[in-house]
Amino acid sequence: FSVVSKPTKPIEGQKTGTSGLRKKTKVFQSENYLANWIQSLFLALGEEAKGKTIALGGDGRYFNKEAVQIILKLAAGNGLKKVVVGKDAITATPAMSAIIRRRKLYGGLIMSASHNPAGPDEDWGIKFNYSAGEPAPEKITDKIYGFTQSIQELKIADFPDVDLSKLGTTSFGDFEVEVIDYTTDYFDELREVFDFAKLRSFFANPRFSFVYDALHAVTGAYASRLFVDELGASPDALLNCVPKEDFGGGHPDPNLTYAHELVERLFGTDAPDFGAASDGDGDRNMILGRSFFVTPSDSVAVIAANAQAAIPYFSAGLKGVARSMPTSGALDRVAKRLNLPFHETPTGWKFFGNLMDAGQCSICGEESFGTGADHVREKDGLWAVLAWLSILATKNEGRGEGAALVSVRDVVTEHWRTYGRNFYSRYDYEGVESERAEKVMAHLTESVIDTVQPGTELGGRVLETADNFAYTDPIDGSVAKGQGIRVVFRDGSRIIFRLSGTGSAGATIRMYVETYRDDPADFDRDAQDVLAGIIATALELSDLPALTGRDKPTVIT
Ligand code: VG1
Ligand code: CO
Repeated sequence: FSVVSKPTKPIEGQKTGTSGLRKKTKVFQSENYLANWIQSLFLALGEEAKGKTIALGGDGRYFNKEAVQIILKLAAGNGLKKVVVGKDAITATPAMSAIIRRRKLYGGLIMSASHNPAGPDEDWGIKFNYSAGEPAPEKITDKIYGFTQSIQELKIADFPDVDLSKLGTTSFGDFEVEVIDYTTDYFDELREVFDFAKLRSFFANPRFSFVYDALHAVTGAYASRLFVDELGASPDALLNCVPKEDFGGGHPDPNLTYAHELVERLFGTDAPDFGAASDGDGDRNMILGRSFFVTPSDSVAVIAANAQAAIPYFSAGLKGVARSMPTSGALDRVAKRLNLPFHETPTGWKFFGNLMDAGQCSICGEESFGTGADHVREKDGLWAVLAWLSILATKNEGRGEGAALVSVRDVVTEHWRTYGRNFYSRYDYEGVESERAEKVMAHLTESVIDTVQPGTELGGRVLETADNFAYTDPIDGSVAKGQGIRVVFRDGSRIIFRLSGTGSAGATIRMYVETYRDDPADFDRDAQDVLAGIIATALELSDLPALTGRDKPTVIT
């Protein structure tokens, strides 16, 4: 094939956010928008990428089919040797990480805007993962952004579109495209982490019932093979497991608001014992028991506390644990009791990778329904589901015929009895005008960080510190500043404000509140009720309602 040089011009605003570049689909469909970013990526990688193999896949959303062909031609035009593509351009985010690692590839591209809705009027996105399977670090994404501002030329190979519906290799001169089964590497990885035989016998327990909701997103392409074929679940256990280009018109975000069908099942009559869901690209998870919601912050703490006993991969104990700054302190308490190294990182999975590579972190999580471990370098929705099933299987092992099932609720309640409960909630104010959102942050900086001294009483609590979170990576010394405003009180309560880095238009303000109780009499109380005081303080300190004109958040989790 020959390489055509196509002139182009820089396009504004192609800066990578918390997790890749996300924009309205129409923006990505506009002339050269996607090609400019991909070309800039190859310029940023430079000579290093020449002759190398990368992987490519996505969450099945609208525009992926066109995008994949554009990317293949740019990869060939920029001197890559080979691209490994998931069949039909499908690959879940954690599966991509597994493919890069197990096949020792140079990197991989994921076409996804994660949990953002899909379709011609919704969102599209792209992210690059590097050689250890981890989201590209800021030193690469900053470089890509730099090239998007000076780009003049696209290098495009002129071969026909590649048929991605059949497994196998197609060659164009020296360049190869190999279409692979997107489940193989990932399931091989999961098999090395979990005891599938034990999970199979747990699924065979007639007292246990299970339902999984893929929200019409990418894990639908994995669910039946994993839960039904491998683990013996009933096909009726699968909800919305046919992936659709527009995710069935839904919002593939596994939380109490958007996964309402699953929530209704678990909180309705004849509810199953266990319910779970994943997001658009399969890296998030929600865990539910019968009439019981496990907060993501509790989930990672419970998994960490039980991992050694329940999951073979961790049988020698954990190397350490980590959570993002806004995630509740439940994990901190597990680390302390188990005497494990503990790290607090900024929001976004890219900060966990270095800790994992350095052997300082086995399990980590975020409050935003992200949980994972060092088997890959992405958060992993199906991993979290299997982790919970392994805990339940272990707790129910060797109990007599007549014994009641140890439930999700039992596991969490037992955890609270040991560690106390970190009551936690996140309020999202979506679609706020950017200027107004900036005002809220500026107000907090001026009226709290810059002026209130530690020891001062605010809303009945004594202030410990107020700052804008900065993180120095202990492995490579890189510094990330401005990662969110924290107001921490002496009683351990915290208020955090930050602006989302994954939206495609306007701003989203995230307000996170937390308070700790160790009196079992409080454990069953409603989180909103326990948190009412600190929520009032947060709204007052930020002046959010007046500055944004919002009296209610869009989503509460
Ligand atoms: C959000 C979450 C963050 C997560 C990120 C990517 O970012 O808060 O915890 O890592 O999404 O997840 P932000 O900047 O909008 O708060 V995913 O599943 O969208 O790749
Ligand atoms: Co996601």
